[in-house]
Amino acid sequence: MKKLTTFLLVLALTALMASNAGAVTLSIFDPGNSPLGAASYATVNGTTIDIYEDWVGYGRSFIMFDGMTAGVDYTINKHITNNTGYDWWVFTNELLDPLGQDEDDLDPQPYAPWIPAGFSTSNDNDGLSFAQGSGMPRTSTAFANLFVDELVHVRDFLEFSNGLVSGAGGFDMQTFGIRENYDTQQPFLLAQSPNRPAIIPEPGTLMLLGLGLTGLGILRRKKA
Ligand SMILES: [Ca+2]
Ligand SMILES: [Ca+2]
Ligand SMILES: [Ca+2]
Repeated sequence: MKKLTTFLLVLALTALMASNAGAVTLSIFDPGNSPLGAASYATVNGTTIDIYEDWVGYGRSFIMFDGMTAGVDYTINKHITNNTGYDWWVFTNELLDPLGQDEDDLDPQPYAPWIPAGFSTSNDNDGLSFAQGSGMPRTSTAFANLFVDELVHVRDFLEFSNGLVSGAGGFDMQTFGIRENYDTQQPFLLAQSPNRPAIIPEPGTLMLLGLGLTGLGILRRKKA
């Protein structure tokens, strides 16, 4: 009987600690330079986080996570709308932990120039991952293929490909898990990057450019 009481007490304390863990907060990192528009927002319901992303510009976006309960597998549902004006056929997700942790000496150096100051790549000992080993589903409604790179110290990386999200309001829903085993790894960033727009010059433009350069050469020779 005493054992049961102790067990119940531990259960109650665990519940209390969980409720006192504080709210999970998400925010757009460096919003002035983010391709995510002001219409983007997130909702948190227990361990399920829904992120509504309105992409209106080029480049990477970063979402800052804070206040997640250590050791808990969170389900992330990203409702993504592509209003950038160019089509996507690849979309990558990578986790970036705060710079200055003991484990950072396992990160390959130097860091890529796109990693924001104060953050670093997430190695395999830092406790931050896409809920590695949990078996949580990793899915996309627009992309058929998923490349995962997470069992190394280089990075925690998910790349969706083999699909198309139209730049004229196309939609993709991506689902995966995130777990943070130690409070010291917060706040952390989720870096997101679709492919760049394909800039293929028209053959006519190239021909005109060639003609122009040739003309310039003739002019120069005449002047000399
Ligand atoms: Ca690191
Ligand atoms: Ca990992
Ligand atoms: Ca990691």
